Amino acid sequence: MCRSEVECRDDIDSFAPGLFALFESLKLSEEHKSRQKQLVDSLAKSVGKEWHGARLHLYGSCANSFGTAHSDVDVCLEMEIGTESTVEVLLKLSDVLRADNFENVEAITGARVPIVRMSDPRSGFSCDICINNLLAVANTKLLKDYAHLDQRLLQLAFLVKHWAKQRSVNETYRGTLSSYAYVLMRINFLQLREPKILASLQAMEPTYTLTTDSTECAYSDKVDQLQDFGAQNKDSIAELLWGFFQYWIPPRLQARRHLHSHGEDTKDSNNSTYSYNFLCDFMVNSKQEKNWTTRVGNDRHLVCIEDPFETGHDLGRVVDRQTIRILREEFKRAAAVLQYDDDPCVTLFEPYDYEN
Ligand code: 3AT
Ligand code: MG
Repeated sequence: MCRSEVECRDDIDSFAPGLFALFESLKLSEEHKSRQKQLVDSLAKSVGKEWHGARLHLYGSCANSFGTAHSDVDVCLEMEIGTESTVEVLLKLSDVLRADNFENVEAITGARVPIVRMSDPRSGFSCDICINNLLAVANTKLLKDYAHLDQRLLQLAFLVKHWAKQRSVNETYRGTLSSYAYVLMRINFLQLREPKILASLQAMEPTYTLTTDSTECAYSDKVDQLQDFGAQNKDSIAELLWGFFQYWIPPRLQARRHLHSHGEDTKDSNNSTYSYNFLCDFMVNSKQEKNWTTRVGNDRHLVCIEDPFETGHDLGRVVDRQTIRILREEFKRAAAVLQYDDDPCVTLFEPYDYEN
């Protein structure tokens, strides 16, 4: 049953087998995973020569269960760097990797999180390496734990990610949303279904804590005890996919809404035609308190997605006036295709680039 302001088509469940088959085809093969391991092993060898105590953590989609064949490999090196700066370590790391025949090695030192980007001709993967970014390691574990709660999160995740890539709305450098932001939106959506499909792990008694710089990452990682949490909800993947797009399109997105950590959803009196507010269930303070209601520098806060741990960080701040329109049109199109199209499993994923 659909529970939304808009009724979904009666035959929506007939598309579930097609969507499920697409999900299966997007999942990573064993061969892919073994090539990933090959890359990590050769990287560990190179790094170990120069930094003996360094620990390698995989983060991002290669470790959080949401990876596809197109995903890169994200690696965090945890190491004591003494008096050297992170940038100096990254430049040294670039030299080490070049000497070991990794290709296209480039230190990107001006980014919010400085990295070395390279590709590995042996495994065929491209790889981003950062230093001591344990926040990303913690949020990777959080997403992985959410993925264990209910299979439908993974199914929805792969399908929405495929849609976002095909429709070119998963490119932060062009002002659309990151893969990480989309995962948070999907978690939020499933937390607010009736009956709920996902619990809010951050709202529960913490059993996992990691403090990095000034940020405390704390949540319940006892996911084995929550396996039946979403069992009362029988929504199929087709219904959820329809619901996901329907959930985020206007008028919902035109109203300023605040979602708080306990799942309440309160509408602000200050409606705005241009506000896309993806406020996650992790929201603890209102947008006003965060000063996310006005533009500050390049951060417009037209779309607000609160990071689960670094709660002052808005993952939607990359969105501008042009890309918010594109996102709105794409969400509307997706909902309409799932509602009316004869072959939504194909039409939804037709490739499109708004600049061509
Ligand atoms: P792809 O499969 O590579 O598209 P991903 O999940 O690996 O998706 P990204 O490559 O965008 O996502 O990011 C890699 C990880 O870095 C994901 C998350 O653990 C962390 N991360 C990304 N963006 C942010 C952010 N703005 N704040 C905190 N952590 C982030
Ligand atoms: Mg990645």
